[in-house]
Amino acid sequence: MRTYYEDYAVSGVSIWSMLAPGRRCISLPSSVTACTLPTAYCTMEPILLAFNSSFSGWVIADFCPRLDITKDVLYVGDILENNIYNVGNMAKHATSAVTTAVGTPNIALIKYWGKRDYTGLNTPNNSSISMTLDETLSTRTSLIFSDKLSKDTLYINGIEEAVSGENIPEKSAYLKRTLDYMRKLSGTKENALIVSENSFPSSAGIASSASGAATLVFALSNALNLKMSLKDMSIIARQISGSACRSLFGGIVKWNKGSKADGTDSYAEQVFDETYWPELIDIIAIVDPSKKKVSSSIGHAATVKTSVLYTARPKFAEKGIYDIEKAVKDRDIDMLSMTIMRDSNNMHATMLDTWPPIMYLTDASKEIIYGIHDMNDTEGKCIAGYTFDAGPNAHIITTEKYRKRVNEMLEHTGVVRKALESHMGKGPRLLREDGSLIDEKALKPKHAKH
Ligand code: 2P0
Repeated sequence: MRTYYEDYAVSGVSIWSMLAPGRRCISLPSSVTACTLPTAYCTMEPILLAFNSSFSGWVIADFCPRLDITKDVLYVGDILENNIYNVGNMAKHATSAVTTAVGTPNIALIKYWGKRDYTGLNTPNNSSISMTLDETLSTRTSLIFSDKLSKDTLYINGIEEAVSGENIPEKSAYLKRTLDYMRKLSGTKENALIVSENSFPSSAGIASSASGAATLVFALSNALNLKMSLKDMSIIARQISGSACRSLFGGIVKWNKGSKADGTDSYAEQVFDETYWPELIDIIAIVDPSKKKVSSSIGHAATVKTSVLYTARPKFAEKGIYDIEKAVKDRDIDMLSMTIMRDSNNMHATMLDTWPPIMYLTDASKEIIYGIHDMNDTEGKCIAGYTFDAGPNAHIITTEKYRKRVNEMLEHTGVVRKALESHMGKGPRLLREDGSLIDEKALKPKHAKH
């Protein structure tokens, strides 16, 4: 795979020669600045990139994280002679065939629990809504396609995971299915080396599969130059892990459950961007980082099959989404907190009502639940709310104003091993070459554990 800039810009050929057929060039008015550019014009479409004197390549790359600087070129304002320098400067950093993306988990405010399809579509019984986290917790994924690779290979946190053959985990099979599908769309037959690392414990109910699958699909789409919309990527990521579809977007994200049998109307979309409520925070109180005992996939099916209480859940969740959207719109922490706590409790009640029962909450989780209710009672309103995924670790949604108060309460419980804090994140983005996890010459991970 060659980069565009090597071919044209570094050699100093006029920027106009970059206007190859099929590439779109948009000219932006001079009122557009580096700050307004991303919201107005950040796009997955192939576009041509050049600069007027007020932009440097990296400024645009930083502000437009979804702009693939190795493929997409955007023309801003008048072309000056020194634009070639900027583009060439980027080319020095863009000669790698490795694509690296970073993405983040999301915390569901109204939860997804229960599928209507078990053939790997992961279409849910109810819509859900979440907050995408910032890079305090993140997954980094590098990948390369090459005819020198004899098979597809996947490393997660330094350890090789089988992606084909018999008895591979369901998630690995879904991942391989996604890889094959996207490879087919691109027309390449080359094998892939995929190296992924989480900055947080896997399978501990901190949405590592959501972060991993969303980042992978984002990286694959860019590596293969598929020019997909985030919505289409969300449909693909959903099929690796349902909740992953929400991590393709930043801010507050809704996953529409859809109704079609093929899942094409079950996708995620952004409801509020990450700048809408900058004071909103998620304090993640880790009480137990070990792997959960019942996987989400097994739990979804068991609850739908056996819980009597579950029949009331889809309707309850749909009302909850309406309330969350209103609470965020009004930046109302009282209403937001109460709504998320009730939804978390409702989901965990259906888990307990599953036969045999599923219990992700532990005594430590309950200490936090009691601590939050006591604190809210003392304040006379909800200043924070807890929500728990398929694990014992608490996500406490509050605002910066109450951070100190919440942290004091957490310390007082004596059960928290580690507390992390995240604002709303922007969704996945591409990283420059120096962020790669792959030794391109050796076609090996840089940090494999043996
Ligand atoms: C959620 N969880 O909405 C809910 C809340 C856990 C509790 O989505 O089988 O790993 O891969 O579609 O996405 C965890 O389930 O399940 C989950 P699969 P997933 O975030």
